[in-house]
This record gives sequence, structure tokens and C-alpha cells, in this order.
Amino acid sequence: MIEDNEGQMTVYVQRILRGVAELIEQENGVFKAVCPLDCPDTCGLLLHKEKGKIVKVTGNPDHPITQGAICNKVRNMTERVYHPDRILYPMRRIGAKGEGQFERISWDEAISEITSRLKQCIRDYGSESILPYSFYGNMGILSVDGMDRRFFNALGASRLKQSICNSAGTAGWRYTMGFNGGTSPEDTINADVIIVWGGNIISTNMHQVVLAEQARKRGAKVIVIDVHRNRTAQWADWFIPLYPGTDAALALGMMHVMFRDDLVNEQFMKHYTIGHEELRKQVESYTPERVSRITGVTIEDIEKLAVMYGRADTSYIHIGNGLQHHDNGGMNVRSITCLPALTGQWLRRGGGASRSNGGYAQMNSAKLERPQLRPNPKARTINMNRIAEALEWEDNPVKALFVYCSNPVVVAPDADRVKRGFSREDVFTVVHDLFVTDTAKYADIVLPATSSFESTDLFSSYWHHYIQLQEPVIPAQGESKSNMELFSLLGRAMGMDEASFSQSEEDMIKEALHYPSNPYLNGVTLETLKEHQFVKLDMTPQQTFLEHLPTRSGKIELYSSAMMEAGLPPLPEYVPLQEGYDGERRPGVNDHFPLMFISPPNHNFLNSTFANVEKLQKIEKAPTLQIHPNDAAARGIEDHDDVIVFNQRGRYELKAVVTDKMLPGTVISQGLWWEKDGKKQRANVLTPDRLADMGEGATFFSTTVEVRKTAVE
Ligand SMILES: Nc1nc2c(c(=O)[nH]1)N[C@H]1C(S)=C(S)[C@@H](COP(=O)(O)OP(=O)(O)OC[C@H]3O[C@@H](n4cnc5c(=O)[nH]c(N)nc54)[C@H](O)[C@@H]3O)O[C@H]1N2
Ligand SMILES: Nc1nc2c(c(=O)[nH]1)N[C@H]1C(S)=C(S)[C@@H](COP(=O)(O)OP(=O)(O)OC[C@H]3O[C@@H](n4cnc5c(=O)[nH]c(N)nc54)[C@H](O)[C@@H]3O)O[C@H]1N2
Ligand code: SF4
Ligand SMILES: [Mo]
Repeated sequence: MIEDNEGQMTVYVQRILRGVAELIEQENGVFKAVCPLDCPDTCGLLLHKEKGKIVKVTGNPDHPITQGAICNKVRNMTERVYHPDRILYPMRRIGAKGEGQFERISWDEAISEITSRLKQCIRDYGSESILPYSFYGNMGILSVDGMDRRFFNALGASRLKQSICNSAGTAGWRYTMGFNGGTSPEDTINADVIIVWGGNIISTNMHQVVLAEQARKRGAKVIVIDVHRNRTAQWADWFIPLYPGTDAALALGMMHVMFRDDLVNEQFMKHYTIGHEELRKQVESYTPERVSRITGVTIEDIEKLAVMYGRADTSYIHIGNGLQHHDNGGMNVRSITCLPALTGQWLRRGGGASRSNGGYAQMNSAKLERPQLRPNPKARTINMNRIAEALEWEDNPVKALFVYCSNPVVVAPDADRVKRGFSREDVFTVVHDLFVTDTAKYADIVLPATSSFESTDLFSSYWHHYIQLQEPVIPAQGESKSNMELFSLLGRAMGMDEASFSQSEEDMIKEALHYPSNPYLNGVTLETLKEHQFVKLDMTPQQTFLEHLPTRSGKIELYSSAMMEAGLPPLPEYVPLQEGYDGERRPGVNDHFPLMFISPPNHNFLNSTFANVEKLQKIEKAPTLQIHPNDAAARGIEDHDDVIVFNQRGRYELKAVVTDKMLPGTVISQGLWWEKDGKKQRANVLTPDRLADMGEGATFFSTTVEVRKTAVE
């Protein structure tokens, strides 16, 4: 270690150690914790310790929303925390990039090599040649929106546009509603009709299922609109399959029927929206006949859905991520987001819609990230979806990559090209992770990261309204360091602003929570968090939410002049996919790749996290391709056949599962797998790095492929 060698222990390190000691020194007991994963539920956990080790992870029954239930992944979290493959000390690459051969080095050596290489990059190519690449592998605010940001700001590095998850939908929602928040989860138990639209909540938001079950006991109906009969569709009352990327057309078809049959609330629209007359005109052409042709949903089902939705006393729409990962992802969300305004659902408790509730928990990011440390406020921004392309630039090249809390070689689109970029010998690459992931194999220096149970952090949820604090329950494994420690250490080693890089976790948490511009944070303090563990945001301002929407007009914008100015259609509209088919535009004989390929998450991994945990891997078995019997028969493919899925970007080898869970023409492969035994197991070799219509979002699911049996290759 650099700073905490004998005799050199700084006040900062002492302070951390003193705090840590209290909990981690207790050998036995049950300790409160927070699930750190990128999952809306942000469950309260209990860690059961025996002889200093966590032996069991359970749900904390006191958590007001998650109430003691947790998923199978996190019940197996000890397998990850104590996994024999965990990186325990810094390492330097000794083989070729990608081979995964490393030798142990000390923290001193690692820090001095990193600082000297970064300084060299700045000297030779300018500070923008350094690119941080991170996402939310750990949702802790200090881990991913804190000291790390300060470090890259002070360095003057290129910025990263973090648009791999839901930024298309965020933009589409915001054009309509302004504020990045919607219906509160607890309220959804009051709904009579619940539509889960492009979300697989049994796997990805399990406590919303519990709440929907409560509504169902009162007689509510649950409808799932999706491109395949996923786990959630199997549980729902009604499953409506459709062609990928045609959701906006379906929403417009529903609106057509609702205006036609006078199922709209004129009073509400007049008072709280702008553009309802323009919208009424716009939807005239979206007749059930036309919408049926586009979406593959029958005319009867479109009529029935619109009437059920339009007549419901209280209806709630859960907008998932699936329909956002498309060329038209922003418009899909934008169009669906208009629906609750037609019937005035926002005035009903539990009515409305939600996609993300992250806006309610907005913290003081300027204090956390310190943009004023940046020597080059106009530094360029690189889109994380375009990492493959960015690594090919010859002008102003990227010369150093610093990856943490993300596994881009697996999760980023156009993966073969990403891999080529990561193979470049002249790009100095550092990866900080708990494991030698497929990305870490390309690192020059690999650094060991603590698990979230080994550090202090602050957690909010992008679904429920409770803020939670994590304090370390076990010591850092091996020589691992938290993100916060790592970037403080690096900042000080680079000679950066001492005050910014020697703050304690507690001081940063206080700064994050002190944010008068967000009234919802009122009353959430470090002290209340230490006392209560779960502290609810002050939701009072939500009651008058409609009166001060931060849109341009202050109202719900069914017509958006801001979109018009951005070169987007100002009204909801169906825009066909750039790469894809709908019911009107089926592949012709000259289309080489006639099937649409959808690769959503699976049940037992969290993105690519857990894909190396044997117990969970065993449940998921191996990557599969779900293919419709008609499509399989046309290619001589039978159940369990080894198949190759390919397109102009790459190929993916997996096992066929012949099933009618989707409409013909769509194939599904769930889960983000690591490469194993040289097998090409990465869905993203097939996915495009095009950007969505809004928010520069990802378009993973707007891709076409062909499939053939491995044997006939
Ligand atoms: N178990 C588990 N939980 C997770 C994750 C995980 O990997 N595993 N990942 C976490 C993360 S980061 C996120 S963002 C969320 C995502 O969770 P969700 O919001 O549930 O989104 P996805 O699972 O990406 O996709 C949901 C569904 O959308 C469908 N879909 C694809 N294209 C379309 C379309 O055009 N229209 C419609 N209507 N449906 C479509 C997919 O088939 C899939 O069934 O889950 C989080 N939770
Ligand atoms: N084809 C396809 N691709 C997708 C998706 C899809 O549905 N289909 N989903 C997309 C979505 S929605 C998302 S959000 C992204 C997710 O992509 P990523 O955010 O890259 O998610 P993970 O694969 O879980 O990688 C997180 C990594 O962070 C590491 N980590 C965990 N805690 C810490 C820590 O405290 N410090 C450090 N340094 N590292 C830590 C974990 O070990 C893990 O390797 O993937 C996207 N890619
Ligand atoms: S992954 Fe989601 S459901 Fe599972 S424990 Fe974590 S927050 Fe809860
Ligand atoms: Mo995500």
C-alpha cells in the first residue's frame, strides 16, 4: 500500500479503519446490509456472520418494501464474495492482451505504474486521451458517482456518456413528463389494471410482482405486452405478444380507440396537458386494422386492450427496459407515457406509469463530483455504446482506458469490434474489479475491488423511495480496495487537490444529502440513516407534482415543441426500426438476416455479474436460442440442436430451444454470458452500436440475424 505503510498512516485512513473496526471485528451476529446490484428493488439484507465470515444472506424483514424477500442470486451472494477466483492483490499483465496471464505486484508498484502511464498519456496525447469506462456494477453512490468522478475531472479525462441502460426511455419520458419519476410502488396495489410493458419483472423487479399480486387479490388484471412469453407473461392474466419495436404503434392504436369511443377525460387533458387536439388528429390514422398489421396483435385484442385500459378506474403501466433498447426506444416510451394523461390517471392513487423513479432521490452531484476540478470544462464526451468505434479513432486517439464497475467486453454492443479495440497494445488499460472478467483479461494492470459488504456506501433506489446506508461488515478481502479508496489514493498520488481526495466517506455522504434543490431529500441525513437504516424520502411534494412539471409548458406535453426543435416528431408516432421487421415489412428473399434477435437478461445473472458463479451457472445451464417451430422447421432445426446465430457483425454458438413463446420471425437468447473454453458465448457480437432516436441510447434489440445448424456449416 502506498499511504498506509507503517508510519505514514494518514488521518483519512485512520478514520476509515476506526469506523470499520466496530462491525467487522464482531465474529458472530446478524448485520444489516443493502443489495448493491443494478436492480430497481435495492433490497434490505441481513448478513449472518459466523467466526468472522458471512455464512448466509437473507432479506431484512424490516425493509418497508422488500420485506425480507430477496432473489436467488443474492441468496447465493456468499459464493461471489468468497469465490476462489476473487482478485486479492494487484496484478500486471505478462501474456498477450486477452490471454489472462498476470503476475502479482504490490499496490505501490501498481499505483506508481498507473500514475506514470497516465501522466505520460497527458504529456504525449493530452488528457482527453484517457477514458474512464464505468457503469453501475455497484450502485453505491460513493463508488460510482463520487471520488471516481472527482479523479477523472481533476485529470481532465474524456467524459463517458453512460447511456447503455435506459437513456432513450429517460429522454422519451422527460419530453412528456419533465420529471424523472412516476407512480410510487406502494400505491400500485390500488390499480385495477396493471400493464407490464416490455419488462420481465418476475426476474428484474420481483417486489413489483408482490405488489401487483396484492392488487390482483382485489380483482385487478395484469397484462403483459412483450415480444416473448417470458416468466412474467406466464404469471399474468393476459399476455399480448407483438413484433419487436412496434410498441409505439400499439399505444397509438389504443389512443385511437380511446378517442373514438370517448374513453378520454377531456377535463384532465384541458387542465394538465398541451397538444391533446393535435394528438386526437394524429391518432386518427392509427386504426386497429393498421396497428394490427404493424404489431401482429389482432384487431380484437387492440380493441379489448384499449377499452380495458380506458374504462379502468385506476390503471398503472410499468414501462420496462426491453422496448427502450431499440432504434425507436425513445419514441416507444414517449408514446406509452402519454396514455395515462388521456384518462387522467395521474390524479388516482396508484394510477399513472413509472419507468424510473430515480428523479425523486437526486443527490447533490456537483458536491460529489466536483466539476470545478476539471482543467478542461469543454472536454469531449464519448458514448459508452460506441466504445468499439472510439477505440478506432486515429485523430485524438484514446490511449488509456480505466474500467470499473462494468464489463464492456461482454455488455457493450458489437462485441467483436469491442474486443479488437481492447486488444490494442498501445492502449494502456486498467481494470478494477472483483474478478478477472472477460474485460480484465485485456488489462495491463488489474486491481482488486472490495465487495460492497467490505466498504461504506450510500444507496438510493430507482424504484422505491428508501435511502439506505451500508457499513462494512467484513474486512476487505486480500488487498482489495473500494472504489472510493482507490480513487482517493490515485488522486493523492497524482498530487491532485488534497482536500478533495482526503475526504472521508461520512463527509461525502453528508455532502451528497445536503441538496436543498431536491425537496424529496428533506430530512434524509447521515444521522437519520445511522439511526433508522431505511429512511424514506419526503414524498409530500409528489402530491402537487402535476402543478409544476419541469417541462417547457409546465404541463404534460402530448405535443412537444422541444422535440420539434431537436429534429424529432413532436407528436407520438410509429417509426419503423432501421434494422428490423414489423408485420407490414416482412423480410424479402434478398434479406440475408430475416430474423429479429432479442437478448434480454436472464433470471439468475445480473447483467454479466454471477455468470462465473457455478451454482447459478448450473441453473441457467448454457446459452440457448428460443426459435419458433415455423422458423426452426424452415431451417431443419430441432430442439436441442447446436446452432450458430450470425449476421454481418459476428456469430454466436448456442443450443436451440424450439418454442412458440414468440411470434414467428423473432428469436430470443437470454443472459449475458462470459466466454468459456474458447466458446463464443457473447450475444453482443450480434448487436449494433447505432444510437437510439433519443438520449443516445443503446439499440441492443434492433438487430437481425440468420440461424443455422452447427453440423451443416
Ligand atoms: N435477474 C436479473 N435482473 C435484472 C437484470 C438482470 O440482468 N438479471 N438487469 C438489471 C438491469 S441493468 C435492468 S436495466 C433491468 C431490465 O429489466 P426489464 O425492465 O425487465 O427489461 P429487459 O429484461 O431488458 O427486457 C424486458 C422484456 O422486454 C422484452 N422486449 C424486447 N424488445 C421488446 C419490444 O420491442 N417490445 C416489448 N414490448 N418488449 C420487448 C424482452 O423480451 C424482455 O422480456 O433489470 C435489472 N434486473
Ligand atoms: N445484449 C445485451 N446487452 C446488454 C443488455 C441486454 O439486455 N442485452 N443490458 C444492458 C444494460 S441494461 C446494462 S445496465 C449493462 C450492464 O453492464 P455492466 O454495468 O457492465 O454490468 P455487469 O456485467 O454486471 O458488470 C459489472 C461489473 O462491475 C463489477 N463490480 C461490482 N462491484 C464493484 C465495485 O465495487 N468496484 C468495482 N471496481 N467493480 C465492481 C462486477 O464484478 C462486474 O464485473 O449491460 C447492457 N448490455
Ligand atoms: S438483485 Fe434485486 S431482487 Fe435481488 S436482492 Fe438485489 S435488489 Fe433484491
Ligand atoms: Mo440496465
